[in-house]
Amino acid sequence: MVFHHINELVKLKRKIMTMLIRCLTAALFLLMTDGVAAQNENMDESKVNPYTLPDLLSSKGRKIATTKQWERVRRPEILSLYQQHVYGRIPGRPPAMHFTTNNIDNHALQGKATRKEVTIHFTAGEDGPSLHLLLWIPNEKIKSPVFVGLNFEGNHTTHGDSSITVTEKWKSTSKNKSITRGSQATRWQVDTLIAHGYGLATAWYQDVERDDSTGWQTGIRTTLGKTLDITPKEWGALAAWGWANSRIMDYLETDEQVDAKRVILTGHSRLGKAALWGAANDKRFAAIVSNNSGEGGAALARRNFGEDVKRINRAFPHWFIGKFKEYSLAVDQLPVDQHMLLATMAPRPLYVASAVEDAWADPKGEFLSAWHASAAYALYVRKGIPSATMPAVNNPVGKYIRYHIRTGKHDVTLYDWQQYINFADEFVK
Ligand code: GTR
Repeated sequence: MVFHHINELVKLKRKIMTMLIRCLTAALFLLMTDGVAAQNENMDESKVNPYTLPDLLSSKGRKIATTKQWERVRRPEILSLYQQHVYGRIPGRPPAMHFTTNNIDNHALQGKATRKEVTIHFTAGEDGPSLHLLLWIPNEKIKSPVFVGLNFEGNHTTHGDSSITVTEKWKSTSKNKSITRGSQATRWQVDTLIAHGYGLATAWYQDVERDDSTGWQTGIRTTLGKTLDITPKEWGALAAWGWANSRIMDYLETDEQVDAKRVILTGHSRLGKAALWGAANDKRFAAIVSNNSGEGGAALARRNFGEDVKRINRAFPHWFIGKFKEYSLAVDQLPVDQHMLLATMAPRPLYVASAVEDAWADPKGEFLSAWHASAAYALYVRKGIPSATMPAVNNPVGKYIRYHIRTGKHDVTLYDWQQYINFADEFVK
C-alpha cells in the first residue's frame, strides 16, 4: 500500500519535472529565437515613446543654413553615416557593362507604345551576371520621361502581354514556379502611364540578388565583387538592388526614345527602401517615389510603431550591413533617422505614400519623416510638407515633397499611380 503510494508520487514528480523542463525549453527557445518579442512590436499609437531625432541641419554643433553648407558638409556626412551604419556603400558601374536589345514590338498597346527588352550585361561577353529590363515607351514623342522601378515577381507578371520573356534566371531562381502572366499588372498601370506620355522601365529585383540570407553568395555582391572593388559585407541587399536601379539609368541614358533628364525612380515596400538609398547615391534620378516603404525606408526608426529596427534585422538580416544589427536594441544610438535619408533627395521632387491598412509600415512615421525632411527643401526655397498634422485619407499634401495616405492595404494601386503622374506632370515633365 505504502509502496504503491510512493510509486505514484515518484511518477507524479517525474511528470511534473518533465513538464517543467518542457516549459523551460520552450521559453528558452522563444527567447533565443525572439519568438516572445515577435508579438512585441507596438501597434498602439498611445504607446509610442517620446523620441528625439538627430538634428538634420547641424554638423558637429554648427548650424547648416545654406544650400552650399548642406551640399558640401551635411549631405555628404549623412550619406557616409548611412554607408557605415545602415545600408553600406553603393559602388559604381562595371567597366565592361554593355547592353543588348531584343524582342522589340514597335506597335505595342495598339500602336501607342514601343515595348522592348534590354539585357544589361555587367561583364564582357553575354554569359556573366546580367539584368533583364522590360521597357515601354510612348510612340508619339521623340523623347519621353520614364518611370523606373524594380518588380517583385518577374517582368512577365507586370503586364499580360504574352510575348514578354519569362527569363531563364527567373525560371531557375524564383520560388514561385507557376508562370502567372500579368498577375502584378495592377501595380504597374502601363496603359495609364503610356496614355499620359510616360514610359516604364522595370526589372525583376532578384535578377541581381536572391532575397534571402544566402542570396549574396550567388548574387552580384559576390559575382561582381572584384570588378566593383567591394566585398559582400560592405553592402547589404537593399544597396545591391539600389545599385541595379542606377544600372538601369545607365542604359536609359543611351536610349534615344528616353529623356534621361526626366527619369522618376519608384519603389514599393522593400524596393522602396532600395529606391531611396539608390536615389540618395545617384542624383541622375529627377524625382523619387517611395510607396509604402516603411521601416528602413521612409518611416522614422525611432518611432516605435509597427515594424521596428529589431524586427527588421531579425527577419531580413541580409538587407542591411552587419553594423545595423547593433541598433536593434539601441535605436536611440543610431546616428541617423529616416528624415535624413529623405532630405538627401533635396531639392528633387519626392513623393512619399502610405496606406491606411498598412499599419506595419507606420504611415504616421512615414509622414513625419517627410515633414522633418522638408527643412532641407526649405534651404532651396522649395516647399515640402506644409504642417506636422497628418492629412485626411486620399488627400495629397505638399509641394516638392508630397504625401498621401490612401484607403486600402499594402500595395501599389491605380490611385497611387494617378497621384505620381500628377506630381510628375507638375514638377518633372
Ligand atoms: C515585410 C517587411 C517590410 C516590407 C515588406 C515588403 O515583410 O516587414 O519591411 O519590406 O515586407 O517588402 O513587402
